[in-house]
Amino acid sequence: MGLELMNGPTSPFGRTSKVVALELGIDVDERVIDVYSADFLDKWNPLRLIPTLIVDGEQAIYDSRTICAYFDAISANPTIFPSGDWAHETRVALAIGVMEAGLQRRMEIIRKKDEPRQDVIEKLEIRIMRSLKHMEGLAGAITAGPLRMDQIASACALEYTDYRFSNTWRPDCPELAAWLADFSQRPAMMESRPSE
Ligand SMILES: N[C@@H](CCC(=O)N[C@@H](CS)C(=O)NCC(=O)O)C(=O)O
Repeated sequence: MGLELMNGPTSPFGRTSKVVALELGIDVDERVIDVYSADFLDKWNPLRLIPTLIVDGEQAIYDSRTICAYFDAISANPTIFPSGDWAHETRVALAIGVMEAGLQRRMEIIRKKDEPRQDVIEKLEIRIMRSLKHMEGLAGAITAGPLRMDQIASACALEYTDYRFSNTWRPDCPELAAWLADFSQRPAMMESRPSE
């Protein structure tokens, strides 16, 4: 089976998909593209977003959550999506929401035509910090047990926050900070770390 992962150099969603592939031992051919000029991507994903997975040159799978679920489904390893665990799914949603807010903030800061809107940036920063404090309250659930999707998504969200925004969340989130120091040493996290 040929799996081609259209990815970007710094996408937190792409990174999450890549970490899941690495952790589950899925053999993926990663192609780092410039999504903003990737006309060819439209026929696979009309949203023209990365990550997009192309299976056997025939079928496109997106978005990142679907790609992760697909990798889990074809993996011989134990599942990282505990069945029927809606608290777990919600922790994944929280982590993805932090990535989305971080990405929106970044897009606002680099917007070309106009000056960045400070009120928009501030709202997103407040959302990120509020969400990370909430995540700290869930740290016991996140950090316990075997490797799961909430752990991978949370680690990618925290590192994306460090990378694009700030590492000042640590004093408010000591449990997460201590856990991340360890989790971030996993080979899959190290191999996928953005280096722009
Ligand atoms: N919900 C999507 C979000 C993907 C996404 O926003 N990707 C960004 C890169 S981080 C992108 O492709 N942006 C291109 C654009 O906005 O034109 C997912 O989880 O895969």
